[in-house]
Formats: sequence, C-alpha cells, structure tokens
Amino acid sequence: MIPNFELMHQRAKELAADVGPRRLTVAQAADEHVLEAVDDAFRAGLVRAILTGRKDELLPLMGSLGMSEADYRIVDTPDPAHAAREAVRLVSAGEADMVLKGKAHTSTVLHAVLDKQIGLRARRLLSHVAVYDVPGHPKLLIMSDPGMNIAPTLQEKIQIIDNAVVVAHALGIERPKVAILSAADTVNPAMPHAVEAAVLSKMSQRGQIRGCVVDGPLTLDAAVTYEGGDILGSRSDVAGDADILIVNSIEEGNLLSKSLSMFAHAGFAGLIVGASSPVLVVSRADSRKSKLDSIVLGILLSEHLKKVAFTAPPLERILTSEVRFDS
Ligand code: COD
Repeated sequence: MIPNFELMHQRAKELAADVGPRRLTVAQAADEHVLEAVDDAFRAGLVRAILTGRKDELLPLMGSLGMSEADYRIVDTPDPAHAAREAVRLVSAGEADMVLKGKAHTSTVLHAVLDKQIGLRARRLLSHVAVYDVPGHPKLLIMSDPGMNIAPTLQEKIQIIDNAVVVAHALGIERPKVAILSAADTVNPAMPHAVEAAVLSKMSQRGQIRGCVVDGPLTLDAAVTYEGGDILGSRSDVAGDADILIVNSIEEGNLLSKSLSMFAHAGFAGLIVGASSPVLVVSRADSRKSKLDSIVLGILLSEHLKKVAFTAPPLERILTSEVRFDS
C-alpha cells in the first residue's frame, strides 16, 4: 500500500524503469505550470508527451521555460475545442496512454472524452477521483466526486464508489474502507443522503458492491480519526480508518477539497476514472507539484488498468441476480 506521494513517485519511477515512459497527450498545453510539470515528468523519464494547441503560443512559452522543442511532438490546433479533441483522439487511437488537461476548460475536455466518435467512453459512469496527501495523516485519502457528477443519484454513487476503488487498488490498497459522508452518524430519515448511505452499506454487506467495504452515514471525523471512529466502536468496519470518502454533491466535494488544500496544506492529485484511459484533470490554480502528482497517479492507474481492466461489475450486473448472493 502506498501511504504518501513520495512513495507514489518512487513506484512510478520503478514502473518506468521496467516498462519505459508512459505516453501522455496534453490538451491545449500552453499553460506554465502544466508545461513545467510535463517537463519535470519527461526529465524524470516518466513520460513522453504530445502537446496540442496553437504552436505560435506554445513555442515561445516553452522557450521561456527552457524546454526543448525537440523533446516533444507538437500538434498545431486552432482553438481549445480542437486541442482537446485531438488530445483525446490520439489516446483513443492508441497513440498515447492518457490525457492531461492543459489550459482548455474542464468541460471542453470532458465533452471530448464523452464524444461518441473520438472519445474514451467505456460503458461506465465517468467520475472525478481526487487523492490527498494530508500532512500528519498516516495514509493517502481518496475522495469522490468533487469535479464531474453534479448531484449523483444512488445508482451513480455505486459507480462513483467502483471508480474510486479502482484508484485505491492502483495504489495497492487491497480492500479499501469506504465512508459515505453525512452530517450525522445515525440514519436520520429526514436526511435523504444518510438514507442512501445506509442503503449503500447494506449493498456492500450483501456483496453487491465489491472490492471494498462500505459504511455510512459517517461524519468526517468519525470516518478518518480514531477518536471519532471510537464513538461507533465495533459497529463500523470503516470508522476511524477510511481510505475513501464519498461525498453527496460536487459542491460538498469542492468544499472538502479546497479545505484540505487551503487549511490542511494537503498535496492533491486528481483524475477522471471510468473512461478507457485515465484523464488527468487539474484546475488552472493547481500548482506545478499538484500537476506532476496527477501525472504520477495517472501512470499508476494506467498500469493497473492494463492488468485488470475494470474488475468491478457494471451497474446492470450489480443489480441482477448474477451477483446478488456473491460475497
Ligand atoms: N459518465 C458517463 N457519461 C456521461 C456522464 C458521466 N459522468 N455525463 C454525461 N455523460 C454522457 C451522457 O450520457 C450523454 O450521452 C452525453 O455524455 C452528454 O450528456 P449531458 O448532456 O448530460 O452532459 P453535459 O454535456 O450537460 O455535461 C457533462 C459534463 C461532465 C460536462 C457536466 O456534467 C459538467 O459540467 N460537470 C461539472 C464539471 C465542472 O464544472 N467541474 C468543476 C470544475 S473542476
């Protein structure tokens, strides 16, 4: 199990030594921190990159950052939509292993990823999975979905859990503990999300959600601190030791994410999971380090998907008798 970003980088370096650098496309690459992170990854032998965007914008910026044009393939594209589509198309055509969002807006990249012709759909829900390295916390925290699905339904939450579990497995967490967050640890019928959390816990207990153990509703402190988890004692397999936090809306996820970064100074890496290849989504405000951490996480996920594809059953199988009594 990889407990922090330092060891995540070490693992990616070992993989690169074994199988060579991963192939990365960058959607509208003319962004200073994105280019710096890509160049850091290139110099560390982790990636080879194809940069899309306007060449007359890219080349001067690369020059000012001391990057050599000879180290990169550049695909000249007229605008952000074309840059995003070309970056995604190259991955779906097998010319690269993953996409990194550059200057193009998140929704422009996501629309390209969802495109039926050139996109990366894999008959699954796509969701945003964020990983945090919180100073003082003994292990990485995974959270979903702070960036794609706006108000997930119960069925969508099942797939959001599946996708987060895939990332946990890629980080070597064999049977991740999943906490469904709420404002209280009791099932209050007046709180619809708490009722959904209870349903998800029961589905997990029945083996309908696999590869992990799910419990909720749990408050944040009950989920991640031993003092908080103690309140629930042996009644929860997750409390006090959660690996994955599931939030109920994009707003809740965004607030938790920004709080971890701003107040707890957590390191952050983020990507979209559920597509046929990893899609690395970082916001413009994210640091060079965060962008590099996201590339490194993408490398681990891309390698994991080569071995196992998606092991979790698609939703239609979860809801059929095929797995009803499976444990
Ligand atoms: N997984 C799989 N397929 C999807 C998903 C998903 N999560 N979302 C939409 N689709 C498919 C639909 O089935 C449909 O075939 C097609 O994509 C278009 O669907 P729409 O019209 O419902 O989707 P859009 O175009 O309105 O928007 C999709 C977005 C992902 C762009 C939208 O959900 C969004 O804007 N999410 C929030 C992104 C954001 O602002 N993040 C915060 C900043 S980081």
